[in-house]
Amino acid sequence: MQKIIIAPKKGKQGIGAGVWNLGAGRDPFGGPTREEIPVLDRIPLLADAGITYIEAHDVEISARDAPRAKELMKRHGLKMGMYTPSFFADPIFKDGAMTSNDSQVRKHALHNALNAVDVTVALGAEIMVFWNGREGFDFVLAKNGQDSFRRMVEGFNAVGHYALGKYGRKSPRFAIEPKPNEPRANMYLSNVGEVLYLISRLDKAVQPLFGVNPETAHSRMAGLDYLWDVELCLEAGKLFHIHLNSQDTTRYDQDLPFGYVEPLKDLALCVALQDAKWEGILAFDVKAPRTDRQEDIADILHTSAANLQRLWAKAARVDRKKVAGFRATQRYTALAGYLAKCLY
Ligand code: 3MF
Ligand code: MG
Repeated sequence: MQKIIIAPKKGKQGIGAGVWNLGAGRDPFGGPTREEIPVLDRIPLLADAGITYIEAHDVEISARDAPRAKELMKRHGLKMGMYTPSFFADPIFKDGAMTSNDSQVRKHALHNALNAVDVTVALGAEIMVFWNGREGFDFVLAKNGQDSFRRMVEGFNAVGHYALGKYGRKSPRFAIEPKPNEPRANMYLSNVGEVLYLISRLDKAVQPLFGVNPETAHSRMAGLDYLWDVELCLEAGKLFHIHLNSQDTTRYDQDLPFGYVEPLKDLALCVALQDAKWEGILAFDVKAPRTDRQEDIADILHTSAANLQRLWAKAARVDRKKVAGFRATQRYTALAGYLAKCLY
């Protein structure tokens, strides 16, 4: 299939998706419903779905797999868009990685993170994401919150100094991904504001290397407005990456197809990204649902991409002068009506 291109768009016009998007259909209540596709075999599937930039965790593509992954990406016309250390899958991180109360675990996490920096560079990705999924607590007083925060500052500083020392101006940039809950009841770095605050506390030398990877579902799980979260990142100059999907109100993380639940808000998001001339990769973090058959596993990518293309094109046709007029006269209900007209 042809590459899906989002045009006209500043900077990168190809779409991104994670190898984990094409999983075997597990959920917390049941095992796989499809045969597990070996990770490297998902590379041609992503290419077939029109993807340009792939993303992977260290537990999916390890340093040892990197040369083979590169070969496959080259053969299928793909690039590595983002790489990320998994701080959540291994039981050793059951109580956190950078914030674990066990100093040996914190050391192990740092070791994995530094290794991931090298693999990010080896695979040619410009962005490394940190979703510190087990950082947080289920029981109050289980951790000292102030110590936990300082441990994250220490951890990210160490990663930044390592990358700067080894790669200088060629260092990858780091995008921290907030999430309010799941798997922990309460997660540190639960929203964009917390991540920006953490970045403000990092050493000045490494601060420019750190930004945010806001994800649609993660904001909406907390009942927050995703567009405002993205705008806040843009205002701070910290929108380093983006994870697009959708979420059916405030509940467990669903990773539904982009554009599905709140298309009007997603249209507005496209308007804001266009107006900001954002140059990064538009990447999907979606999850092929448990009910989809093996042969239909890429439906979630096709649906997300088609929705994004449609919404991006409609957003380009939104009359900015009209929007400015509605703002100036404070006719917000009329603005909502105009957006709906652009959408439908
Ligand atoms: C969890 C997520 C993660 C992160 C990924 C790296 C499995 O809710 O969204 O996806 O995006 O670990 O960025
Ligand atoms: Mg994500």
